[in-house]
Amino acid sequence: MLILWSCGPQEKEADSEVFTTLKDTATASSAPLVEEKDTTKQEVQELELHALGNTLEEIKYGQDTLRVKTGALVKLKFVNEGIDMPMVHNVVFTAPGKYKQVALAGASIGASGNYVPESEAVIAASPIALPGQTVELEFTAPTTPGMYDFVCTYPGHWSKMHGVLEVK
Ligand SMILES: [Cu+2]
Repeated sequence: MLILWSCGPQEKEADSEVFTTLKDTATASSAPLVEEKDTTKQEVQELELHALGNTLEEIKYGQDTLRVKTGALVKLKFVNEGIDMPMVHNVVFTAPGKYKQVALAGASIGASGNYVPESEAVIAASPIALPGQTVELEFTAPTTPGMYDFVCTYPGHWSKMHGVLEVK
């Protein structure tokens, strides 16, 4: 049948053009579909963490362990329950065992850099939360399971304010 319809080289060319157009359309419409699938597959985990205490002796995080699934989109709400001005906090997620190193480097960075150092050991960092303030942070959890850390990098807080991010 097809042989009968397309005899000249001109028609053949036209046929291949149509074919190309169809192919392009198929590729174009299937590509975003794949991306959408990936996005919906990513699990969203909403967490809330509080900073407690109103003196340097009292300060601590409300939880010492946060648990997330590998690769999940983590939406963290960080609530600073402190009242007085020195109660300035953040939460910085770090590679396993790196919280002290990151906090000490962050303290020397100062307020202009949010007390967060440029370091491969930093996974994600919240903005600074002033007393009474709530800040939010979104990040993708590590894809490698493990016991990661989180720490407040405001100067002098790391020893009282740190915890474990369990990824599994
Ligand atoms: Cu702090």
